[in-house]
Amino acid sequence: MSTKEIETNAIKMVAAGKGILAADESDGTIKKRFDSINVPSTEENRRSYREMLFTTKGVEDFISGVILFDETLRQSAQDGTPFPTLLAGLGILPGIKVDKGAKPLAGAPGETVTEGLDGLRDRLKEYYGLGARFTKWRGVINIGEGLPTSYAIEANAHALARFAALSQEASLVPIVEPEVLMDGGHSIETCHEASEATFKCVFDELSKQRVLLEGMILKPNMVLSGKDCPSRAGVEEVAEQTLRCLRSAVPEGVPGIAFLSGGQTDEEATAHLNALNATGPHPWELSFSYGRALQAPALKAWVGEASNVPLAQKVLYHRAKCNGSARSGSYSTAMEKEGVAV
Ligand code: 5MM
Repeated sequence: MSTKEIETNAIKMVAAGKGILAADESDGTIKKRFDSINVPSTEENRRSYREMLFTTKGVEDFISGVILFDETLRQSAQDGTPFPTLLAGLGILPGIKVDKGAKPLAGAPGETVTEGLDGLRDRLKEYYGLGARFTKWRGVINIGEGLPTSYAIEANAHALARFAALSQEASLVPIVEPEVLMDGGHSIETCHEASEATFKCVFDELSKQRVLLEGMILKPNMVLSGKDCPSRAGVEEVAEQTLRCLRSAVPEGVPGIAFLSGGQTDEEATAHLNALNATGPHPWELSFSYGRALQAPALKAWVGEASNVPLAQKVLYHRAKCNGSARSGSYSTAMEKEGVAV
Protein backbone atom coordinates (compact mmCIF):
# COMPACT_ATOMS: atom_id res chain seq x y z
CA MET A 1 0.00 0.00 0.00
CA SER A 2 1.21 3.49 -0.78
CA THR A 3 -0.05 5.71 2.03
CA LYS A 4 1.13 8.82 0.27
CA GLU A 5 -0.71 7.90 -2.93
CA ILE A 6 -4.04 7.24 -1.24
CA GLU A 7 -3.81 10.35 0.93
CA THR A 8 -3.00 12.52 -2.09
CA ASN A 9 -5.78 11.02 -4.20
CA ALA A 10 -8.33 11.34 -1.38
CA ILE A 11 -7.56 15.06 -1.20
CA LYS A 12 -7.88 15.39 -5.01
CA MET A 13 -11.28 13.68 -4.92
CA VAL A 14 -12.66 16.41 -2.68
CA ALA A 15 -10.84 19.35 -4.30
CA ALA A 16 -12.48 22.77 -3.88
CA GLY A 17 -15.31 23.49 -6.31
CA LYS A 18 -15.48 19.89 -7.52
CA GLY A 19 -17.22 16.60 -6.76
CA ILE A 20 -17.69 13.09 -8.05
CA LEU A 21 -19.93 11.81 -10.83
CA ALA A 22 -21.41 8.41 -9.90
CA ALA A 23 -21.80 6.61 -13.24
CA ASP A 24 -21.47 3.12 -11.79
CA GLU A 25 -24.99 1.84 -12.42
CA SER A 26 -24.98 -1.95 -12.51
CA ASP A 27 -26.69 -3.69 -15.45
CA GLY A 28 -30.07 -3.80 -13.68
CA THR A 29 -29.99 -0.14 -12.66
CA ILE A 30 -28.89 1.24 -16.03
CA LYS A 31 -31.61 -0.84 -17.67
CA LYS A 32 -34.16 0.84 -15.38
CA ARG A 33 -32.77 4.27 -16.33
CA PHE A 34 -32.84 3.44 -20.06
CA ASP A 35 -36.34 1.97 -19.78
CA SER A 36 -37.49 5.38 -18.57
CA ILE A 37 -36.43 6.90 -21.92
CA ASN A 38 -37.36 3.84 -24.03
CA VAL A 39 -33.78 3.04 -25.00
CA PRO A 40 -32.67 -0.62 -25.07
CA SER A 41 -29.86 -1.36 -22.63
CA THR A 42 -27.34 -2.76 -25.11
CA GLU A 43 -23.59 -2.67 -24.49
CA GLU A 44 -23.16 -0.08 -27.27
CA ASN A 45 -25.93 2.18 -25.93
CA ARG A 46 -24.38 2.05 -22.45
CA ARG A 47 -20.99 2.87 -23.97
CA SER A 48 -22.18 5.79 -26.03
CA TYR A 49 -24.23 7.20 -23.14
CA ARG A 50 -21.20 7.15 -20.89
CA GLU A 51 -18.99 8.60 -23.64
CA MET A 52 -21.48 11.47 -23.88
CA LEU A 53 -21.08 12.11 -20.12
CA PHE A 54 -17.28 11.86 -20.02
CA THR A 55 -16.62 14.01 -23.10
CA THR A 56 -18.70 16.95 -21.88
CA LYS A 57 -16.46 19.92 -22.59
CA GLY A 58 -15.26 21.63 -19.41
CA VAL A 59 -16.84 19.10 -17.03
CA GLU A 60 -13.42 18.58 -15.46
CA ASP A 61 -13.75 22.07 -13.93
CA PHE A 62 -16.38 20.64 -11.57
CA ILE A 63 -15.75 16.88 -11.55
CA SER A 64 -12.76 15.41 -9.71
CA GLY A 65 -13.58 11.73 -10.16
CA VAL A 66 -15.98 9.37 -11.92
CA ILE A 67 -17.19 6.09 -10.45
CA LEU A 68 -17.38 3.45 -13.16
CA PHE A 69 -18.96 0.01 -13.40
CA ASP A 70 -16.77 -3.00 -14.31
CA GLU A 71 -18.01 -2.99 -17.92
CA THR A 72 -17.36 0.76 -18.33
CA LEU A 73 -13.82 0.58 -16.93
CA ARG A 74 -13.04 -1.80 -19.82
CA GLN A 75 -14.78 0.23 -22.55
CA SER A 76 -13.35 2.90 -24.83
CA ALA A 77 -14.47 6.07 -26.57
CA GLN A 78 -15.30 5.87 -30.26
CA ASP A 79 -11.73 6.91 -31.15
CA GLY A 80 -10.38 3.90 -29.25
CA THR A 81 -9.22 5.74 -26.09
CA PRO A 82 -9.99 3.60 -23.04
CA PHE A 83 -12.33 5.46 -20.69
CA PRO A 84 -9.87 5.44 -17.74
CA THR A 85 -7.20 7.00 -20.01
CA LEU A 86 -9.67 9.57 -21.35
CA LEU A 87 -10.67 10.61 -17.82
CA ALA A 88 -7.12 10.67 -16.48
CA GLY A 89 -6.15 12.89 -19.44
CA LEU A 90 -8.72 15.42 -18.22
CA GLY A 91 -7.32 15.30 -14.69
CA ILE A 92 -10.33 13.27 -13.51
CA LEU A 93 -9.63 10.26 -11.30
CA PRO A 94 -11.26 7.04 -12.54
CA GLY A 95 -12.86 4.90 -9.83
CA ILE A 96 -14.71 1.60 -9.73
CA LYS A 97 -17.72 0.20 -7.89
CA VAL A 98 -16.54 -3.12 -6.49
CA ASP A 99 -19.55 -4.36 -4.52
CA LYS A 100 -21.87 -7.00 -5.97
CA GLY A 101 -25.06 -5.45 -4.66
CA ALA A 102 -27.31 -5.59 -1.61
CA LYS A 103 -28.79 -9.07 -0.99
CA PRO A 104 -31.35 -10.22 1.60
CA LEU A 105 -29.71 -10.60 5.03
CA ALA A 106 -30.40 -14.05 6.47
CA GLY A 107 -32.65 -13.91 9.52
CA ALA A 108 -33.46 -10.23 9.04
CA PRO A 109 -36.68 -9.74 7.03
CA GLY A 110 -36.69 -6.48 5.07
CA GLU A 111 -32.96 -5.89 5.48
CA THR A 112 -29.95 -6.45 3.23
CA VAL A 113 -26.22 -6.94 3.39
CA THR A 114 -23.90 -6.06 0.52
CA GLU A 115 -21.94 -8.88 -1.06
CA GLY A 116 -18.70 -8.91 -3.03
CA LEU A 117 -15.82 -9.63 -0.64
CA ASP A 118 -14.89 -13.04 -2.11
CA GLY A 119 -12.00 -12.65 -4.52
CA LEU A 120 -11.94 -8.89 -3.97
CA ARG A 121 -8.17 -8.71 -3.34
CA ASP A 122 -7.47 -10.08 -6.85
CA ARG A 123 -10.08 -7.88 -8.50
CA LEU A 124 -8.57 -4.80 -6.86
CA LYS A 125 -5.15 -5.61 -8.25
CA GLU A 126 -6.64 -5.88 -11.73
CA TYR A 127 -8.64 -2.63 -11.35
CA TYR A 128 -5.51 -0.72 -10.32
CA GLY A 129 -3.78 -2.08 -13.43
CA LEU A 130 -6.70 -0.89 -15.57
CA GLY A 131 -6.27 2.64 -14.20
CA ALA A 132 -8.71 2.86 -11.28
CA ARG A 133 -7.46 4.96 -8.38
CA PHE A 134 -10.41 4.66 -6.03
CA THR A 135 -13.17 2.18 -5.22
CA LYS A 136 -16.73 2.29 -3.94
CA TRP A 137 -18.94 -0.02 -1.88
CA ARG A 138 -22.53 0.73 -0.90
CA GLY A 139 -24.27 -0.67 2.19
CA VAL A 140 -28.03 -0.13 2.31
CA ILE A 141 -30.01 0.49 5.49
CA ASN A 142 -33.81 0.48 5.51
CA ILE A 143 -36.03 2.43 7.86
CA GLY A 144 -39.30 0.68 8.76
CA GLU A 145 -41.30 -0.90 11.56
CA GLY A 146 -38.53 -1.97 14.00
CA LEU A 147 -35.88 -1.27 11.34
CA PRO A 148 -33.01 -0.87 11.05
CA THR A 149 -31.84 -3.61 13.42
CA SER A 150 -28.40 -3.34 14.98
CA TYR A 151 -27.69 -6.73 13.35
CA ALA A 152 -28.11 -5.27 9.84
CA ILE A 153 -26.15 -2.13 10.70
CA GLU A 154 -23.28 -4.20 12.10
CA ALA A 155 -23.23 -6.67 9.19
CA ASN A 156 -23.05 -3.81 6.67
CA ALA A 157 -20.47 -1.85 8.66
CA HIS A 158 -18.27 -4.94 8.92
CA ALA A 159 -18.40 -5.50 5.15
CA LEU A 160 -17.73 -1.82 4.43
CA ALA A 161 -14.63 -1.91 6.63
CA ARG A 162 -13.37 -5.17 5.06
CA PHE A 163 -13.75 -3.56 1.63
CA ALA A 164 -12.02 -0.34 2.76
CA ALA A 165 -9.03 -2.13 4.29
CA LEU A 166 -8.53 -4.27 1.17
CA SER A 167 -8.79 -1.21 -1.10
CA GLN A 168 -6.14 0.68 0.84
CA GLU A 169 -3.88 -2.37 0.76
CA ALA A 170 -4.15 -2.14 -3.07
CA SER A 171 -3.36 1.63 -3.00
CA LEU A 172 -6.95 2.53 -3.92
CA VAL A 173 -8.95 5.15 -1.99
CA PRO A 174 -12.17 3.55 -0.66
CA ILE A 175 -15.41 5.49 -0.90
CA VAL A 176 -17.33 4.08 2.04
CA GLU A 177 -21.03 4.46 1.27
CA PRO A 178 -23.54 3.71 4.02
CA GLU A 179 -26.93 4.73 2.62
CA VAL A 180 -29.92 5.08 4.91
CA LEU A 181 -32.74 5.02 2.37
CA MET A 182 -35.23 7.82 1.99
CA ASP A 183 -38.11 5.36 1.30
CA GLY A 184 -41.00 5.61 3.76
CA GLY A 185 -43.09 8.11 5.62
CA HIS A 186 -40.67 8.61 8.54
CA SER A 187 -39.69 11.94 10.07
CA ILE A 188 -36.31 13.63 9.77
CA GLU A 189 -35.66 12.75 13.43
CA THR A 190 -36.04 9.04 12.64
CA CYS A 191 -33.60 9.40 9.76
CA HIS A 192 -31.20 11.21 12.10
CA GLU A 193 -31.36 8.40 14.63
CA ALA A 194 -30.80 5.63 12.05
CA SER A 195 -28.04 7.58 10.28
CA GLU A 196 -26.16 8.41 13.48
CA ALA A 197 -26.27 4.78 14.66
CA THR A 198 -25.11 3.59 11.23
CA PHE A 199 -22.26 6.08 10.78
CA LYS A 200 -20.98 5.50 14.34
CA CYS A 201 -20.97 1.75 13.79
CA VAL A 202 -19.18 2.18 10.45
CA PHE A 203 -16.39 4.26 12.02
CA ASP A 204 -16.10 1.80 14.86
CA GLU A 205 -15.53 -1.03 12.35
CA LEU A 206 -13.17 1.08 10.23
CA SER A 207 -11.05 1.68 13.30
CA LYS A 208 -11.10 -2.02 14.33
CA GLN A 209 -10.01 -2.98 10.84
CA ARG A 210 -7.20 -0.38 10.82
CA VAL A 211 -8.47 1.71 7.96
CA LEU A 212 -6.49 4.92 7.47
CA LEU A 213 -9.01 7.75 7.83
CA GLU A 214 -6.85 10.16 5.84
CA GLY A 215 -7.00 7.80 2.86
CA MET A 216 -10.76 7.33 2.54
CA ILE A 217 -13.88 9.29 1.61
CA LEU A 218 -17.27 8.88 3.31
CA LYS A 219 -20.32 8.85 1.02
CA PRO A 220 -23.36 9.10 3.26
CA ASN A 221 -27.00 10.01 2.81
CA MET A 222 -28.09 13.43 3.97
CA VAL A 223 -30.42 13.46 6.96
CA LEU A 224 -33.85 13.93 5.34
CA SER A 225 -37.53 13.27 5.99
CA GLY A 226 -38.84 10.10 4.33
CA LYS A 227 -40.11 10.48 0.77
CA ASP A 228 -43.72 9.99 1.91
CA CYS A 229 -43.51 12.03 5.11
CA PRO A 230 -46.51 14.40 5.16
CA SER A 231 -44.46 17.35 6.47
CA ARG A 232 -41.00 17.17 4.96
CA ALA A 233 -38.17 19.19 6.53
CA GLY A 234 -36.94 22.24 4.61
CA VAL A 235 -33.45 22.98 3.31
CA GLU A 236 -32.12 24.69 6.46
CA GLU A 237 -33.30 21.91 8.74
CA VAL A 238 -31.80 19.25 6.51
CA ALA A 239 -28.43 21.04 6.64
CA GLU A 240 -28.63 21.48 10.40
CA GLN A 241 -29.60 17.86 11.18
CA THR A 242 -27.08 16.46 8.70
CA LEU A 243 -24.26 18.47 10.26
CA ARG A 244 -25.29 17.51 13.79
CA CYS A 245 -25.26 13.86 12.79
CA LEU A 246 -21.88 14.05 11.04
CA ARG A 247 -20.27 15.97 13.91
CA SER A 248 -21.23 13.25 16.34
CA ALA A 249 -20.09 10.33 14.16
CA VAL A 250 -17.34 11.32 11.70
CA PRO A 251 -13.75 11.77 12.94
CA GLU A 252 -11.89 14.87 11.82
CA GLY A 253 -9.16 12.79 10.16
CA VAL A 254 -11.49 11.99 7.25
CA PRO A 255 -10.58 14.46 4.47
CA GLY A 256 -13.98 14.59 2.83
CA ILE A 257 -17.62 13.66 2.85
CA ALA A 258 -19.21 13.30 -0.60
CA PHE A 259 -22.97 12.94 -0.30
CA LEU A 260 -25.16 10.68 -2.43
CA SER A 261 -28.39 12.16 -3.75
CA GLY A 262 -30.55 9.13 -2.96
CA GLY A 263 -33.67 10.09 -4.87
CA GLN A 264 -33.73 13.85 -4.16
CA THR A 265 -34.49 15.95 -7.20
CA ASP A 266 -31.42 17.44 -8.84
CA GLU A 267 -32.18 20.96 -7.61
CA GLU A 268 -32.95 19.75 -4.07
CA ALA A 269 -29.63 17.91 -3.87
CA THR A 270 -27.78 21.06 -4.97
CA ALA A 271 -29.69 23.32 -2.54
CA HIS A 272 -28.97 20.98 0.37
CA LEU A 273 -25.26 20.79 -0.40
CA ASN A 274 -25.15 24.56 -0.73
CA ALA A 275 -26.82 25.06 2.66
CA LEU A 276 -24.38 22.62 4.25
CA ASN A 277 -21.40 24.57 2.91
CA ALA A 278 -22.88 27.99 3.61
CA THR A 279 -22.39 27.40 7.33
CA GLY A 280 -18.73 26.31 7.04
CA PRO A 281 -15.86 25.90 7.51
CA HIS A 282 -16.26 22.31 8.68
CA PRO A 283 -13.63 19.77 9.74
CA TRP A 284 -14.03 17.94 6.41
CA GLU A 285 -14.69 18.99 2.81
CA LEU A 286 -18.41 18.61 2.11
CA SER A 287 -18.84 17.51 -1.47
CA PHE A 288 -21.09 15.51 -3.80
CA SER A 289 -20.94 12.08 -5.38
CA TYR A 290 -24.24 12.20 -7.21
CA GLY A 291 -25.64 9.70 -9.66
CA ARG A 292 -29.24 10.57 -10.40
CA ALA A 293 -28.97 14.23 -9.33
CA LEU A 294 -26.25 14.84 -11.94
CA GLN A 295 -27.43 12.53 -14.69
CA ALA A 296 -31.25 12.63 -14.65
CA PRO A 297 -31.77 15.77 -16.79
CA ALA A 298 -28.94 14.81 -19.17
CA LEU A 299 -30.45 11.34 -19.66
CA LYS A 300 -33.80 12.92 -20.45
CA ALA A 301 -32.20 15.27 -22.97
CA TRP A 302 -30.22 12.46 -24.65
CA VAL A 303 -32.97 9.83 -25.14
CA GLY A 304 -30.51 7.68 -27.09
CA GLU A 305 -30.17 10.08 -30.04
CA ALA A 306 -26.69 11.04 -31.26
CA SER A 307 -28.11 14.37 -32.44
CA ASN A 308 -29.06 15.21 -28.83
CA VAL A 309 -25.51 14.76 -27.46
CA PRO A 310 -24.65 18.50 -27.49
CA LEU A 311 -27.87 19.36 -25.62
CA ALA A 312 -27.41 16.56 -23.07
CA GLN A 313 -23.83 17.70 -22.47
CA LYS A 314 -24.97 21.28 -21.92
CA VAL A 315 -27.46 20.02 -19.36
CA LEU A 316 -24.86 17.89 -17.55
CA TYR A 317 -22.38 20.79 -17.57
CA HIS A 318 -24.97 23.04 -16.01
CA ARG A 319 -25.78 20.60 -13.16
CA ALA A 320 -22.07 20.01 -12.52
CA LYS A 321 -21.48 23.78 -12.41
CA CYS A 322 -24.36 24.35 -9.97
CA ASN A 323 -23.01 21.64 -7.67
CA GLY A 324 -19.51 23.06 -8.06
CA SER A 325 -20.86 26.37 -6.69
CA ALA A 326 -22.69 24.54 -3.89
CA ARG A 327 -19.26 23.29 -2.75
CA SER A 328 -18.57 26.78 -1.43
CA GLY A 329 -22.12 27.83 -0.54
CA SER A 330 -22.20 30.22 -3.49
CA TYR A 331 -25.03 28.56 -5.45
CA SER A 332 -28.32 30.38 -5.78
CA THR A 333 -31.52 29.31 -7.51
CA ALA A 334 -30.94 32.20 -9.92
CA MET A 335 -28.19 30.04 -11.47
CA GLU A 336 -30.89 27.65 -12.66
CA LYS A 337 -32.04 30.29 -15.16
CA GLU A 338 -28.74 29.83 -17.04
CA GLY A 339 -29.67 26.17 -17.57
CA VAL A 340 -31.39 24.62 -20.56
CA ALA A 341 -34.96 23.49 -20.03
CA VAL A 342 -35.47 19.84 -21.01
C1 5MM B 1 -25.24 5.30 -9.84
O1 5MM B 1 -25.86 4.40 -8.93
C2 5MM B 1 -24.94 3.64 -8.15
C3 5MM B 1 -25.04 2.19 -8.44
O2 5MM B 1 -26.21 1.62 -7.97
P1 5MM B 1 -26.51 0.04 -8.24
O3 5MM B 1 -25.39 -0.76 -7.68
O4 5MM B 1 -27.81 -0.16 -7.52
O5 5MM B 1 -26.65 -0.15 -9.69
C4 5MM B 1 -25.12 4.01 -6.67
O6 5MM B 1 -24.36 3.25 -5.79
C5 5MM B 1 -24.71 5.43 -6.55
O7 5MM B 1 -23.31 5.52 -6.66
C6 5MM B 1 -25.12 6.07 -5.24
O8 5MM B 1 -26.29 5.53 -4.70
C7 5MM B 1 -25.31 7.52 -5.47
O9 5MM B 1 -26.23 7.70 -6.52
P2 5MM B 1 -27.47 8.66 -6.25
O10 5MM B 1 -28.33 8.47 -7.46
O11 5MM B 1 -28.11 8.19 -4.97
O12 5MM B 1 -26.86 10.02 -6.13
